Amino acid sequence: MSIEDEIERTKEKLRETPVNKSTETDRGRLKAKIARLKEKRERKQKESQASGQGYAVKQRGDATVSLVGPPSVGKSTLLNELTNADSEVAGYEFTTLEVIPGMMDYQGAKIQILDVPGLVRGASKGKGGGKQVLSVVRSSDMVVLMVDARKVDMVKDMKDELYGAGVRLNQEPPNMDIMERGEGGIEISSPPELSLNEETVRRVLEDNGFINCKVIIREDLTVDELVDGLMDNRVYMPGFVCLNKTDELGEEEERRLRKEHPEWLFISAEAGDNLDTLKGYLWEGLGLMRIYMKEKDKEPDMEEPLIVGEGATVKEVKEFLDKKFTGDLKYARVWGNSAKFPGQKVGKDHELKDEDVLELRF
Ligand SMILES: Nc1nc2c(ncn2[C@@H]2O[C@H](COP(=O)(O)OP(=O)(O)O)[C@@H](O)[C@H]2O)c(=O)[nH]1
Ligand SMILES: [Mg+2]
Repeated sequence: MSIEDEIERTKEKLRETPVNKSTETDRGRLKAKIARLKEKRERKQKESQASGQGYAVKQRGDATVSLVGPPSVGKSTLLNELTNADSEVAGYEFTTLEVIPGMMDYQGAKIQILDVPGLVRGASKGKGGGKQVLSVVRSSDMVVLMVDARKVDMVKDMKDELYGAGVRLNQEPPNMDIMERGEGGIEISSPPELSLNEETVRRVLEDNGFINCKVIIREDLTVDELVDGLMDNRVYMPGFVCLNKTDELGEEEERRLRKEHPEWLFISAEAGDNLDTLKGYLWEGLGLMRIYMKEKDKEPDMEEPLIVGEGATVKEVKEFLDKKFTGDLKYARVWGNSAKFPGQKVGKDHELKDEDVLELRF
C-alpha cells in the first residue's frame, strides 16, 4: 500500500469513529498515525526533489565521505589538499554554493570526498538549503564534521543538525524489529536487561502512531534509541569532529582543547598539519581492506589491490570480482594476515584481513 493510500484509509477510519469520551484515545491514535504518515510523505518528496536539484552526487570510487561544516571553516582548502578537486577557496562566507567532489587516492583505494556547503543552524528544518545538504550527507559512507578551532561552540550545533536529520554517528542501529499488522493491539517482547518498563515502551509506540504491531526488542535501549528503531529514515555511519585552523590557536588553548576532547582531530588544512592522521581516520572509519589478487604460479598484483569492506569472505570477493560468474570455487589460498601459514588452503567462508594475498582456484 502506498503512503497516500494509507493516509486515506486512516482518515476514513477517523471519520467512521464517532466523537465521544470512549473513543477519544482511538481518535487520538488515528490522528497521530496520520501525522506520522504525512511526515513520511513529506520526507519522501523532499528526498526526490533533492536528487533532482544537482545535489545527488554520483557515488564514485570505493567509498564516499561528506565534509560538512559551517561556511569558511576551511572545507574547500582541505578538499584541495586531499584530492584532485579544484574547489574555489575564498576568505569570505557563503562561497561554496554546490557540492564539489574530489577523489583521494589512499592505500590503493579511491575515496570520494564531497565538499558539502555550509551546514548552518536550522539546516535540518530547511534553512539555507539544509535539507539538500543533509540528503547528501545521508547518502555517503562517512562524515567529517569540520569546525573552526576558534569557534568550537559550533560542534554542538552541527551535531544537533545531523541528529535532527536522522544521521546517527558512530552508533549501531538499535537491535529491535517492529511488524505492523491489521489488528491485535501492541505486543511487546523484551529482554530482561531492558531498563525501560513496558508501559513506557507502549506509550512511545502509541505516541508515534503505532496501534497494532508486534515489537521485538533484543537489547537494553534508551527512549531515543527506541524511537530511532521505529523510524525508517535513520542512517548510521562513522564520523568524527575535525578542528581546522589550529595554527591560529594559542598553545595554552590548544592544550586545553586537546585534553577536553581527545576524540577530536586537530588539523591545519592550510599548513598541512596532521593531514596524514586525517587520512588514517578516514581509512579506519570506512573500514576498508586491500586484497591483492594472485593467479596460479604468478606473482600477486601488488599495484592495484581490490578494495572491499572489512570482514569480507573469499566468497564475497569472488562475487565482487564478477557478479555474473557462476563457476564453482574449488578452494582458495591465502597469504598474509588471515593465513595461519603462507599459502593456506581455505574455503569460501574464510574471512580475509587487510593486505591479504588471495588466489582463487576453480
Ligand atoms: N589560518 C588558517 N586559515 C585557513 C586554514 N584553512 C583554510 N583557511 C582559510 O579560511 C578561509 C576559508 O576557507 P575555505 O576553504 O574557503 O572555507 P569553506 O567555506 O569551509 O570552504 C580562507 O581564507 C582560507 O585560506 C587553516 O588551516 N588555517
Ligand atoms: Mg568552500
